[in-house]
This record gives sequence, C-alpha cells and structure tokens, in this order.
Amino acid sequence: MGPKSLPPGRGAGQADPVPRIRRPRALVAVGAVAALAAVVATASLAGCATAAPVSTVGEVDFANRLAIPPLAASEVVDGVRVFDLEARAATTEFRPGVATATDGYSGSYLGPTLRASRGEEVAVRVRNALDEVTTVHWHGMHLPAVMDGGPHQPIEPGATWTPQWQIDQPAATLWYHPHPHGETEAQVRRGLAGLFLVDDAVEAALPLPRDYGVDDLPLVVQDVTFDDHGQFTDRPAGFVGDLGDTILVNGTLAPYADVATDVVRLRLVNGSSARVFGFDFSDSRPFAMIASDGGLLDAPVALEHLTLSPGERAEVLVEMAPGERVVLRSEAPDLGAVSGAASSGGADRFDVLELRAASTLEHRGEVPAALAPVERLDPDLATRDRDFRLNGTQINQRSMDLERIDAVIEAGSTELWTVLNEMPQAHNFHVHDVQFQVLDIDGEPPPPELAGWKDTVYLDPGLPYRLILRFGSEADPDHPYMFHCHLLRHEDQGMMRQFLVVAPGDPALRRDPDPGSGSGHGH
Ligand SMILES: [Cu+2]
Repeated sequence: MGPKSLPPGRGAGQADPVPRIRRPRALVAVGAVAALAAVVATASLAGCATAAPVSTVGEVDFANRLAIPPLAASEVVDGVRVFDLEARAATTEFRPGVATATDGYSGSYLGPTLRASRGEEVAVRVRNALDEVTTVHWHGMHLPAVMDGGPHQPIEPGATWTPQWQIDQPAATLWYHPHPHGETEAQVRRGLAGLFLVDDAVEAALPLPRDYGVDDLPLVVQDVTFDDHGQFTDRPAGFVGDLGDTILVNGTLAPYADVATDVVRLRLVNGSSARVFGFDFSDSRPFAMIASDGGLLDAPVALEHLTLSPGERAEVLVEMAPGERVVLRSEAPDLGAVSGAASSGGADRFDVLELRAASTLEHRGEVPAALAPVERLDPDLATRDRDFRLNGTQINQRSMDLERIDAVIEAGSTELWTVLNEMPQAHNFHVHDVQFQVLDIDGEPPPPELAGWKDTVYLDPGLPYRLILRFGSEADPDHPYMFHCHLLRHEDQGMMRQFLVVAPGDPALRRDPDPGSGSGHGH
C-alpha cells in the first residue's frame, strides 16, 4: 500500500494514542504494559501471523573466519579524497557451493569501508550498475542536504553520482546504505550497506585498539532467512517487518574471529531491517562501551548487555584471556513496553560471533579511564520545541510526502524535539545530518549508553524522549533532510518526514508548517 492511499488521519494498523505516561520509570514496565495491552486488544494491528521465537544459542558451529570489509582505496585529487563505489548485482556463497543472489558495493555483498579524517574534503563516485534506481545515504554524517543521498538524490541505472563534502564531526563509526523511497528495505537486505569510519586527533591520542581488522573489528550484524534453495526470503513477520532466523556478520555465516591482543575493539552496527539486538557475551563478562552513534562517550561505560535497534552503532572494548573462547550473543532484547514482544523478536536469541584468543596475547590497546568530553548541548539555547508522535506507520498522523516540507529550521539553531511512540509496538527514530543528545526519557536522565552523540534511538512505547539538536550552518532552501523510523519497512511505508535547514532570515522560516502536536505547540 502506498502512503497516499491511506485514509486521512489514520494509517493501516494505527492504534489509538496511548495517554502520556507520567510515572517513575521503574513502574512503567508494569503499568504501561497493562495500559498498552488494552489498546492493542482493540487495535487491528497488522501482522497477525507471527513466527515462534528463534534460538541459535549453542547451535552455531563457528566454521567460518569473519570477513573484514576491505578498506576502500582512495586517491587525493586537488585536495579531495576520492573514493569509488559501484552498486551491483552478484551472487555470494554464504554456504560453500550454494550461490545466493545478492547485491553489493564494489563486491558481492556489503561494501568496502570508507575512511577519512575530520577536516578532509571527500568525494565518492557512486556508480549504479543495478537495473533499478538506488541512492546512497551517509548515515550519521553531517553534510549538505544535496549530498545526503536520501530519496531526492536518485541514481538511475548506469548513472554515476558524485557527492562531495568536508568531514566536520568527531571520530565515529558511520555507515552508508540505499535510501530510495519505498525500496530501502529490499535493497539493504540484498546486501547494500557499508561502513564509513571518521577519524580525528582526539580519538587518535587515546590508547585504544585501532589496527583495523586485527584488534579493531567492524561488525555489521544482520538477520536473514535462507529458503530451501539458499536464497534470501522473508519469514512470516509481525508489525515490525521482516525478522530473520540466521545471523550474518560482515556477510559471514557462523563466524569466528582470531584475537591476538588482550583488548579488542568491536564496532557494532545493527544493519538489520527490523531486529533489535541485545548484545552480551556467553559468560556474561562485562565490556566497556566507548562510543555511540556519533562518537566517543565521556568515559567508558561498563555494561554486560547492550541494546541496539536498526541503524544504531556502538563501539565496545572486550578484555580477553590467553587461549579462551567467548561468544558474542544477542539475548532476548529489552523492547520495553512492547505488547506481545515475542512477535517483534523480543524472545529471540542468537550466537553471533566466537572470539578465539591466541595462547599468548599482545598488549597494544587498553581501556582508558576517560575518553573525550562530550559537549553538552544547552536546552536554554533552544529556540523551538517540536513534538513528534509515532503511531501506525505515520508521524503526527501523516505519511511521507516527497513534495511536502514538514519543518523549516534555521541554520545553526538549537531545537528541542519530544518524540513519543504512542503505540505498543517497536519503533525507533533517526534524524539525518545532525547528531543529537537525549536530554531525558520520561523526565529521567538517559542511561549512560544513550548519553553521548546519537542519530538513532529506540523508542520505548509510551515514554516521551526529549532530544536536543543543534543544526549545522549550511543552508539550502531547496533540498530537504529526512527524519524517520529506521525500521526499514516502516520507513518504506512512509513513516518519514522532511525538514529544510535555511539561513537566518530566510522567508521560508515563516512558512514553517510547525509539525508539532497539531495543537499549536511552539513558541
Ligand atoms: Cu517504526
């Protein structure tokens, strides 16, 4: 169903709004579930056919060495670091002798890792060798809207698109993937995704592991399902979209990684369509989270369990002992007040990756006591409040319209956005161009893993997330950025909106449609 075929004001599967919940967070789990369950009982949610919980824990043979995406070659031309990517159709042997139809960038599945430093001018020549239109979005990157690679920058089959921008943000694990409206899930799931690592002097001065593919391992984690012929297929899915029963890491089935150092850095990327991962280790060892979507935290955070929803990233440090083997798992993730969480993957468990330590380990990187001070954005500087409510596959009761601008924002300004998932089903929230901070969740400070720079955040149903965003100085009255649910099927179904960033004084600011709560909210 296309977004425009929806009746006005109500999307398919839209539940009645959940009253705003104001109670101590510890009580929300019980109270909210009861309140939300009453709503879901009367709502005609899509996705009645749900699969039984999946568990691969203890079932994976870890027969395959983890593939490390190659670092992309580049050449510096007139001061610009230039990369090449080609989106192409291919086949990949995830299992020996079985060819699976896939897509990849300059390869058969996923793409090379682009890497550049803060301050560098970069360009990427993206050639589309597919037989359909695609785009390439630089997820997490601060860059001009016309370079963003959203649905307004289509690359026709056979065409080449060459965005260019200056890297102007802290060191971080970013990624790239297609963003053509309505086709994002299909293209990402065929293998179109890759990493973009940003380096800077602050990160480089820390004693962190950073030997790419050796003690600094990128891990693009995805769930897929193979049919009897070894081809990708869908499992019966619930409201969230497709949930696979098999894990690929960097496109490797049943992967292991050899470790030769006593501290290893994992750059975790949730490259799934709909699955929320709850990462931990088979022996429940603590690990140190050092970075979120947009870069380093103030200091390492000791965790035993880390939740990542689609599109989110985290960097963690894991300490290893000589000769040991430990398995990175995804245990039943905490979906918060999602009703019937099992149908959204909330009961699924996976073995993800086995780490195999050598009998003697080098000491090359360590867990620092402190990382990089995160500048705290000041709510007093915010000049605008906006409310966004997610329900069904709509935001503020509207579906995506490529011709409609939903917000006009002054370049360089700071805004407060309150985002509420009104329905008892899983959604998350991704904003292009900016890294934001979570000020509070239902009035409480965010947990430390959500306290750094973020571009994507999971929305526990019924809880208002107050985000603070400072927009960049580039203004462009003609090309919008997007914000949307990053569950790819929801995004494809139109759970997305558009904003312009314009210069101070631009008349377009007076035409800001104020997509607040619809109650004249704002200053
Ligand atoms: Cu969603």
